[in-house]
Formats: sequence, structure tokens, C-alpha cells
Amino acid sequence: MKDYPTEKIRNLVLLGHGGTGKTSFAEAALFVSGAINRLGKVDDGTTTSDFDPDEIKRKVSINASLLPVEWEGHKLNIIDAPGYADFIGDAYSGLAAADSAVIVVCAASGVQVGTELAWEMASERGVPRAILINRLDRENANFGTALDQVRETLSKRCVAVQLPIGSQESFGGVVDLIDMKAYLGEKGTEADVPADMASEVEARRAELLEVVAEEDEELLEKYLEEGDLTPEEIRKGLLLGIESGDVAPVFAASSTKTIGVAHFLEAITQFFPSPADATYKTEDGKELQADPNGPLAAQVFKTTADPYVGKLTYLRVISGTLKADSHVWNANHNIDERVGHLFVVRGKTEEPAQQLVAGDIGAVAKLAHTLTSDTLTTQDAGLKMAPIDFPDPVFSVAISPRSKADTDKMSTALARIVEEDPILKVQREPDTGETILSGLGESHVEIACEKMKRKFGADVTHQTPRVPYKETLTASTSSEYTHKKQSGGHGQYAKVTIAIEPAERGEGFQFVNKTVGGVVSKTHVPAVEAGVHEALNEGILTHNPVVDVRISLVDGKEHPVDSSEMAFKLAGSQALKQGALKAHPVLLEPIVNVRVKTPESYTGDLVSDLNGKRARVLGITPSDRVTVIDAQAPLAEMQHYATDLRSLTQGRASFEIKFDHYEEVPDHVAKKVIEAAQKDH
Ligand SMILES: Nc1nc2c(ncn2[C@@H]2O[C@H](COP(=O)(O)OP(=O)(O)OP(=O)(O)O)[C@@H](O)[C@H]2O)c(=O)[nH]1
Ligand SMILES: [Mg+2]
Repeated sequence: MKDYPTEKIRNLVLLGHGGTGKTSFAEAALFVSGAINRLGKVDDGTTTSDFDPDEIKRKVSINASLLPVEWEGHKLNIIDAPGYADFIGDAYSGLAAADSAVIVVCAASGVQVGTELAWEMASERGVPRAILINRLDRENANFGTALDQVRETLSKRCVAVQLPIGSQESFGGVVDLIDMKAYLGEKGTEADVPADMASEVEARRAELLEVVAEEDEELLEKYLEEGDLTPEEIRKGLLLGIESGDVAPVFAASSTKTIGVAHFLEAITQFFPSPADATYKTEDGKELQADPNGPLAAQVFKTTADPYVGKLTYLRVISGTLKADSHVWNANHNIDERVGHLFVVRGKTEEPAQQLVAGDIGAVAKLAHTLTSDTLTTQDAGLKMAPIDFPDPVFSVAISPRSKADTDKMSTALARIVEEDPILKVQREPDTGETILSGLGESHVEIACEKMKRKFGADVTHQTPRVPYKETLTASTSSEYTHKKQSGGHGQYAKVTIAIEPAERGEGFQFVNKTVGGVVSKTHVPAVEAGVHEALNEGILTHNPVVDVRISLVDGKEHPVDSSEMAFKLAGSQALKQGALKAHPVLLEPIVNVRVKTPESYTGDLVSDLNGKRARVLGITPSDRVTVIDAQAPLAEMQHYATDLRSLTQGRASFEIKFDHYEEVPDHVAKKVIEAAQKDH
């Protein structure tokens, strides 16, 4: 691919609800621009973007792909992001690298949950936005209805700059409301505006004029006086509105029929800013310009790991020029990195490049220390961009190797997939000993497990994590035990009396020696403690550790020859086991703090769902856009909350969860847990 100067580059990310045609649009853009000579199909698994085996199998995008398109002397770095909630992490990656966002909407479904989320993500980042109403050739497609929904739910500043000619089967081109011409078929052949569209054209054009006129005082004055604007004036207002993020133009297309695609690419080059038009801020607020001769700052937005090719680091050069065969400074880890080969990437193909200028996007192979979000700079410049703000994981599974051979491979595989996907988290749960893998939902962690097998040969199984129950004793008692074995040879003897008392929640295990007169010698006391501790860890009811108890050694007896540490340990352990049964053992469960953010309309349903999960709702705080519900709930009831919340709100709500404390399990619930634990053993 040719080298393009910064001003000729456009970086855009395709966002939107799952299945609206983002990948198909990217494919159409490659086809129309001549980059590929066969139009691939998502359903056949032949698109340039969805090349990953998991994507081909499921016919959905899982990873963000980079798809540079050359158009009229410009390079459009199109980033095709996934739409489904489980894979939304890569939409954050894509957005971090882009200067503008195109939100793809299905002409038959209109505004969906994913549309609203995409709009919010892009608005929060303050990037210019466009709306592409796609799938206009489909049954039930209705541009007008979809457009009205966009204007109602997203913003009145979303305004059509095109109208489709024909609809569904007869969709054949677009009318450009700026220059009032029609563009027909795949090639966009210029023609007159069809006469039967006159009234629709007039109405939508009036909406456009009103919105763009408000971008500039002179335009507004002229519009109010004359009731019209020239194409040049409309363009001027549109440019201002798009750049400030105030106005989002709406376009019309069918990706699979490649209609409206060429015209849209043209509009991107005309109306959307190049990296040179923007100012970027480092983490500490220093302003940067996309100047190829400026200091180097390049931010990593994605990392892929391949067992054969190794690590590939995707980055966006913000300032300066990144050169092949050079040394750079990783500002996050304060370490030198050697850059070997640089690549321009298109889907799965990589083309070597000598350099990447400010504003461009590409990849580097085999960096040693660099992770997603890091900034590469020079030691002198020391520039660091704010890290990408990925969502926190909310769904966890326990994973274990399927066979012994997989055990060794599992930890390497885990390290690799976490490096690829910064949302995934791995940790060992100390109380249950399980390895916990957390992500955004069931599919997210399932695909991660499949990837571990396919790419790194580690076959793992996954299940709902065990709840780390604990036990405690609620009554005081004492217990005496004599360990005695004195038949022939060297015997064993130890006698202990212990007092058992409940302690405050959170105090753990305390051991006090209250014996007097050396009835148990100094060396044997720790043995008693060890025996007691061991028995407590084994649990009384469920094989979960007993906590929050105070054990005192109050009396004992030794034999001059037969007593040993081992004998006292056994006596301690048995004394505890027998005594604990009299001390009213109960089960404790972890209680978590839950914070749910939801549109107000779901509050009632969510509160009653939480009540059904034995939760205590602590507060409901309504605000402008979202209502915040704070609650405490048993972890045992919340393990599938990510899935439940999604189905209750169609994915409109989000939540956070954090361990808070342990509490006694109500009797009727405890009974079931105890039965299950005893059966398990
Ligand atoms: N009729 C018609 N079908 C389309 C059009 N664009 C996409 N599709 C179909 O819609 C389905 C989803 O298309 P994708 O391109 O995978 O949609 P996507 O937005 O990339 O989906 P995710 O990445 O999974 O969110 C596929 O079956 C496409 O063939 C279109 O313009 N017209
Ligand atoms: Mg896709």
C-alpha cells in the first residue's frame, strides 16, 4: 500500500447493535474501492474482517479488525468492531484508535439497545459521529421510520443527508440532499432526483437546513431570510457540526448490494476530520498534534497472540513517526522496546511497512514488554496517553485442565489470552483453590476457553465457581479427649480439655493456652493448636473452614514415656471435632455489594428480581439518565447475574459486584448446601 500523509488519513470505527451489517459494510467498502475482487459474505465465512475461526463458526464478529480502504487519494482505516455485548471490549479498543465513529443501524429493526450503547460510547469520547442506515434492500426495511427513531432516541441533531431511492427489493440508489442529485446502483451513476420523491425530499431537506444553519450565525441569518442555503453553505455548516460532535449526518446503504457505499466513502473523506485536524491530550494533559515530525507517541489498542507468528501489537500513531528497525520507549513500563518489522494490516494479511506516520494505524510484531493501552514514545519525550477505559468483568467460571497433559499448558495459555483480551481476568480463589476466569458473559469466557484449546493446546473445562462458604460455631462448650494406644511396644498418650467459644465475625481463629502448673508441657501445646486448627479447616458440616472461634486449652495430662507431639495433635483434633458438634455449628456465606445502573423503567422489575435473590436493597437513586440500585446479596445467588440482568433489561443495564462480608446462611438454604456437600464428599 502507498504511503499516505496525515491529512489524507481517516480513522473510523464501525459500531452498533449486533448483526446490523458492520462487517458486511467493511467488506463492501473493500470491494467498491477495488481492494478485493470478490465480495465475501458473513454467512459463508468469507469476509476479510471476520477471518477468525470462532467468528466464521458463529457468523458474528468477536474481534476488532483493521481494514484500510484506499479512496480517491485517501486512506480510510476502517475498524470493524463487534456488536454483541460479550465482545464489546474490542469496540472500546476500536474507538480508542479512531477519530470518528460510524454507527450502523438496521433499516428494518431501527434503533436497538446496541445502537444506544454505541451512541453513548462515542458521545462520551466526544468523537464525530455518523449514522449509516443499512440493509435497506431487506424485507421490512423502512428508512423513514428508522431515521425518526434515530432522531427521537439518539439526538435531534442526527439529520439525513441522503434519502434512499426505492425500498426493500427495489432499493436502487440514493438522493443526495446537499447537491440534490441522485446516485444510482453500485457505481453511483449520477441522475436527476426522481420526481415522485419531491415532497419527501423537501421535508427531509428542510430538517437538514435547520440543523446545519444553527452551526453558524451567518448561515442562520441567511436561512431565516431566504429559507434556503447553497450546497456550499450546507457543507460548511455540516463540517462545523460534525467536527464539534454536535451534528451526526445520516446515510443510506445496502452493504450486501453495495449500494450507497461509494457515496458514503466519499462523504467520509469530505466531511470527517483527518488526524491533523484534531488535538490529542496525554494523560497529564499535554496537547499533541498529529505532526509526523513531532515527538513520538503511539498507543497500543489491541494485541493478538499467535502460537506460530507470535505477538502482534496494533497501534495508532498519535504524534511523530514510528519507524521499522528502531528503538522506542514504553512509557508505561519504563523500558526500551526494539521495533523490528512494521506492518500495514488488512484483516489477516500483513504487508511490511517502513514507517507509520502520525495519524496512521498499523502493527508491530514481537514486542517483548508492551501490552494493550501502553504508549510507545522516546525516553526524551516521555509521552503517555490515558489508558483505554475497558469495562470490568462481571461473569466468572472456574476452569480446570481436562487432563494431566493440559495442566502445564493451562497457565501459559491463560497468560496469552489475557494478554490478547484486557477485559479477561484470571485469579486463584484462595478459599476454594479454584482458578477463576472472568469476562463479560457466558459466550465471552466460553470463547476464551475454546481459544486456549485451539491456539495453545490447553483443553480446559469450566463450571460455575464454588461458593467459598465458611462455618462457625455459635455456642460455648467444652470438650475432653484422651488419645491412648498402649498395647505393646512404645505407646501413645495424650489427654486434653478445650473450651470452645464463638468469636466476633471476621476475627478468624484464636488459640489460648490456659493450663497451669505445666500439665501439658511447652512443646506439646503447639501440637494441640495444630490439631485443632487442622480440624477446623476440615469443617464440621460441609468441609469448609470453621472461622471466628476462640479455642482455649484448659487442661490436659501427659504420660512420662508415651506422650508425643503427634499424640497431642491427634487429641486436639478429636477434642475439637467432638466438641464442635455440641457448639451449634452453622454455615456462613459471602455477601457482596451490588450496584446496578439501569434505565428508570426497569427499576421495579430489578428490585423484585433482587428480592427473589435474597438481596437487601439499600438504596435507589434516580438521576438524569440512569437509576442506581445499591444492594447486598449472597454471592451464591449472584453467579449468573450478568445473564439475568441482560435478559431482564435487554442489555440496557450494567452492574458491579464486590465482596463485603460473611453472614449466616438461613436454615432452609443451609440445609440444601449441607446435603449437597455431604453427597459430594
Ligand atoms: N439484506 C441485507 N443483509 C445484510 C446487509 N448487511 C448485512 N446483512 C446481513 O446481516 C447479517 C449480519 O451482518 P454482519 O455484517 O455480520 O453484521 P455485523 O454488524 O458485523 O454483526 P456483528 O459484528 O456480529 O455485530 C448477515 O447475514 C449479513 O449478510 C444488507 O445491506 N442487506
Ligand atoms: Mg461484524
